[in-house]
Amino acid sequence: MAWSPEKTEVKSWNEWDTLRHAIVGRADDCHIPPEEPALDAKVPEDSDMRGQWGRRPQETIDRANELLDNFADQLRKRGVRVDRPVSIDHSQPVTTPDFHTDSQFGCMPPRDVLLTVGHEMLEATMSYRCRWFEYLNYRPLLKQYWEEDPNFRHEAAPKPRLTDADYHPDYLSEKIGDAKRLEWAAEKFFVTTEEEPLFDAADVLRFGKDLVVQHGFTTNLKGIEWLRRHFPDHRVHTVNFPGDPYPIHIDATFTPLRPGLIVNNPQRRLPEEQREMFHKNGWEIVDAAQPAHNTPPPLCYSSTWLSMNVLVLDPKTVCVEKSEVYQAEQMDKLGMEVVEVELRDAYAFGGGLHCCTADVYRDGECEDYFP
Ligand code: ABU
Repeated sequence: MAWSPEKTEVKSWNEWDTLRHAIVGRADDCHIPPEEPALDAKVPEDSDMRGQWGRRPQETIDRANELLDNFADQLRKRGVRVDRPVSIDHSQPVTTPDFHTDSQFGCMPPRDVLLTVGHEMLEATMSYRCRWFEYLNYRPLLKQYWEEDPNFRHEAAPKPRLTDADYHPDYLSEKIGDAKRLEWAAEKFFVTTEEEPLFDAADVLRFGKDLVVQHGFTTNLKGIEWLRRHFPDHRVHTVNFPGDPYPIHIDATFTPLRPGLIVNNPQRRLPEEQREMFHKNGWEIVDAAQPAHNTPPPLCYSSTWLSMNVLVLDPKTVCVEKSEVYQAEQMDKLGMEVVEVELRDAYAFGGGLHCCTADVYRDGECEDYFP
């Protein structure tokens, strides 16, 4: 049956079918969390964020919210239904029997927390202590979907304990250096251990019957095995990108645009032996264009490769950040209509256009693209 804006239905099997309903994050009350093992390992050694924590300056929150509100309106004007999370108080500390941290993170970006696979939305375990309660920002929406859509499955992965046993202490020195980090990434030695299943939703890409999951800082092998057992009708593939010294989240590294076409970060190429399933099935993997910026904006966790963190609206249309002119030019050459969206001043709150959204409904069914 065709999608109707009057009726809530959760369904999304891939990253590119026509988007009808999405969640867009908010910058409200976003905090730079205090030091903790997994977060520290991700903050680049030369970053202006080292040693800082506390509520982000109000003017930056207001500016990020202005951009996120505008993006939500742009999507609505194109016929997409957009919902927004309800912020909890992120200044509250988190204490469990296993750990304590003095503040939380925010309700940006939803893509890290919520994984939509078919009629299910799954809350990820997360691996940062400051993000342990982040799912609460989305609970009012998930409650609404559950009440309005009888086929919606609201699932939550087991909450991890996040004791010190979850983290390799080797990563906790400030000055490891990129050469060492790259060596460790190539050996698949990441900050998180195999103590218990850990994954962030943004490490997963959906290709119909196949889920492609990045093993890195935020997702461990037990997390991937947990996903495999949780989705028994899917094939779950583990991938690595050894060129990334800070490997979290696959969506600034490997970006499917439509069946048969993926853009790959040229500094984080998928190793040859992991390309087989794509090549055998006629998929093309092209290098992404260079970012337009040499550095991320101030107080930003992410790399300049948010340039390729695009949101595909349908197999011919893609939202690209307005200042990312090289990425937009490449999308145009690849036959995509480009929708420019201004978002760079919100990057610091957790990412780009893909990060700041989560799918609720896309057209299409679960296809097998790699038979
Ligand atoms: N959340 C995407 C960030 C990835 C990166 O920093 O490149």
